Amino acid sequence: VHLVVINPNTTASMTALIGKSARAVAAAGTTVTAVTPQMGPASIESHYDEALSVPGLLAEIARAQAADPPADGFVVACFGDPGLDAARELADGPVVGIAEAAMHAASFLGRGFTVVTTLARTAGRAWDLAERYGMTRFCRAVRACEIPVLALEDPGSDAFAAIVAESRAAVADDGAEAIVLGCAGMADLAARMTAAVGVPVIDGVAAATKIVEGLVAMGLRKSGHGEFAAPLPKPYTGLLSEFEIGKPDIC
Ligand code: 5HY
Repeated sequence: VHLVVINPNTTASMTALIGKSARAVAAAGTTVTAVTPQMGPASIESHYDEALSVPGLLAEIARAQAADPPADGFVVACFGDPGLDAARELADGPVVGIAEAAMHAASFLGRGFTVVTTLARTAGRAWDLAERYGMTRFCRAVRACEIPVLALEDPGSDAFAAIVAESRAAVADDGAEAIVLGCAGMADLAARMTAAVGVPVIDGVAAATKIVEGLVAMGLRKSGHGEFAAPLPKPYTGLLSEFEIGKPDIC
């Protein structure tokens, strides 16, 4: 099984962290390719960042889909699940976002979860995704540590302590029985945090990797019938002309 795990932002060190988290849980027969888009924002922490991350993400989906053989499945490794539906139109294999995966995994482990994320301005997006995924009955709160995404990489930042503090408050005050980490950049913290917080702490990169791997092992692919069928060919102008369906790399 070959999985392509795409970091929709363009910070290669985060892609490396994401790849390490995915490989840590992948089965022996699974190959994980972690990919950084060739264009897009260094981090995604606004609607503008998210919108501008989608072309680069889709180009990587198309590239892996056009490969011989095509990738078996895909992970969108950003907590906003950017471009998820469009990616599903381009891919034949399953495509799962880390927010979707982490929320579902948490719902199997406790009565409710709290999302602990980066900037408060991204909390609305987390709620929108919980609503979309039918997870509002499980989502107790979305707590922000007010840490910019790229500061998570800074060993001098007090990111770990802040995330643990918010997680402990979630258990004490929100009725959270599990914690969902709201950023792919937190992927390396999950194992350490479960001991520190006392409830399951879920890294969406690992959760999405195992869900996609499982779907592939079940012989299941994206449904090409209906909403996620391939896009209809038509002209795209300007910078987006390379995205015309049928052009090389754009399946
Ligand atoms: C992520 N941003 O997982 C999100 C987290 C966030 O660049 N990778 C990013 O703050 O929404």
